[in-house]
Amino acid sequence: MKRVGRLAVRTVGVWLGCVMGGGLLAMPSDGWTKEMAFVARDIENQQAVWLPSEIIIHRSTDFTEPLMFRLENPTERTHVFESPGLFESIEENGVQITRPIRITIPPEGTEQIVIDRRQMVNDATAAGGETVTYRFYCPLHRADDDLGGRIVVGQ
Ligand SMILES: [Cu+2]
Repeated sequence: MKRVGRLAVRTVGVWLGCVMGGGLLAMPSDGWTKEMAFVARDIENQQAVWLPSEIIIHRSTDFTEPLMFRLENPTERTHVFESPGLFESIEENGVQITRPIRITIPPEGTEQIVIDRRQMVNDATAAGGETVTYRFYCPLHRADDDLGGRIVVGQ
């Protein structure tokens, strides 16, 4: 949660900068960030999944705001949220860096991460008009044949 606190401060700072630069005084009505929630669920055979199993992100609207994932683990086991190809943006020693998304969430824990949208934009651009799909799952508890959930980035 420390991480999130710092990021929130940064976001406000950037936003205030924009407000002063643009001479606007109105507050945006629906906040500054787009947050998507995922919840860990234990299923049969000691396996676990992240729900919802599919999330659609629209390039035209969702890329206009910072994108955050909230990862909730209401279960009694530790789970990991891994999504190959997606990166989170974090601040480390005052420097903004990105790293692959592989987040460990303890029992009854919640984590918030900021998604590195530049990577998504690059992937979407490379795909032209096609959609881009990223998978996500818990690497500790997924079945061998389970591809996991899908994040689909469309137009
Ligand atoms: Cu797990």
